Order: sequence, then C-alpha cells, then structure tokens
Amino acid sequence: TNTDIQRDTVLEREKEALKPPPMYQVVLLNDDYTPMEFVVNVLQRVFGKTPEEASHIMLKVHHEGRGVCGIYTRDIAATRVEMVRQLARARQHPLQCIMEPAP
Ligand code: NFA
Repeated sequence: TNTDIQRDTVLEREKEALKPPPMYQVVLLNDDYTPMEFVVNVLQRVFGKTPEEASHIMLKVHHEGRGVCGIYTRDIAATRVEMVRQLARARQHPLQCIMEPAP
C-alpha cells in the first residue's frame, strides 16, 4: 500500500544517511615539461604535504606516470583539482590533475 511504501522510503533514506559518503582520490599525472619544484610546491600548498611527502609523491608521478595526492569527499576533491589546474594555468604548465572514485 501507499503508507507501506512511504515507510519503506523513510527507512531507506535513514539507512543511506548512515552510510559514509563516497570518497574520491585526487591524482596528478606526469608530463615532460612541468618543473619538479612546481609540483612539489603545489603538493605542499594545495594538499598540506610536508616537503618530504611532497617530493616523494612528485617522484612517484615522475617515475610511474601518476600518483595519489589525497582522498576526499566529492566537493573537497573537486575544489582541490580546480586549485591545481588554476595554479598550473597561471604559470602555463601542462600539469594535469583528475579525480576518480577511490577503490
Ligand atoms: N616529468 C617532469 C619533469 O621531468 C616532472 C613532473 C613530475 C611533472 C610530476 C608532472 C608531475 N620536469
């Protein structure tokens, strides 16, 4: 009946609200032109990495083609991707940054 379905819908919504939100990883991609120092600076400024952490991630991207900068909720991930793209654009570097569902 109608009220049975309404009650089911409320229970489904309550169950959904208790779930953790979907998480997204922000990924940097390698290229041949962006200076290493710029990438390290971005990782410190946008992702709060220490100089040592930032260098480690930068070298992983350089050697393996990609590297995870952090895992966030959708809006935080999207904002950080935009921050990276804006910094790269301002210096005319081809640095690429994407977000994808965390496994
Ligand atoms: N491959 C770039 C270089 O040799 C450095 C780089 C690292 C670029 C990580 C993008 C991401 N200058």
